Amino acid sequence: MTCQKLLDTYPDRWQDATVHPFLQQCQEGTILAAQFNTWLVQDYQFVLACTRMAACLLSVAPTPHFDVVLGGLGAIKTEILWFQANAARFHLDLAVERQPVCQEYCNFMASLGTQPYALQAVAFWAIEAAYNQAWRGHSPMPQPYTEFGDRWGNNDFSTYVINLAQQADEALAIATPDLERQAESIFLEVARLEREFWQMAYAG
Ligand code: HMH
Repeated sequence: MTCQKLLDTYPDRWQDATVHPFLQQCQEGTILAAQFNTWLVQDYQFVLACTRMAACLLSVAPTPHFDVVLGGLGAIKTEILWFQANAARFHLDLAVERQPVCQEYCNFMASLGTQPYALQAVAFWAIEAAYNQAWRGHSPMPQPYTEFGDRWGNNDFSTYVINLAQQADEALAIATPDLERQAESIFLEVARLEREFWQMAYAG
């Protein structure tokens, strides 16, 4: 099993995870502030939990994989500050309660911390790949959303996602059939949670 095989096996699930009216309406400039702002404050909460997940991933990664994961953590550091700056720009309070879908996604990420490296690596790749695909597929975004599209859709982020896939593939190459099956269901869980996260934002 490889990351590409997962994408090839479940194109519809991946499509649902990465194509959504929320993104289409951002691109058309018709998204409502209540919808966009919901996404922004909830995604900030997501990113905080994702940071902890990346830290767990680093703690079980083989040393040759440190470079890519540390690069990811560095990018997350910038991303957290960027969310804070954008919240200020849109006059949003970031200290909000997590909506149920966001909470579910955060719990899912936290639960991965005790799982074998291969599963954490596949999950982290799928999470980053989903945003890369979603924002890239709806590029370019008009103002004031341009920088949101660029953040996850840019070429460096695409390269980072390819590197994450390579590392996850290496871990999968030595995985047992049972672990492969678990990796598959984790991939599907990420796809489902991504779709529901867009839906949550869209509902405002
Ligand atoms: C919901 N998925 C979600 N938010 C993000 N910021 C990413 C993936 C990428 O880190």
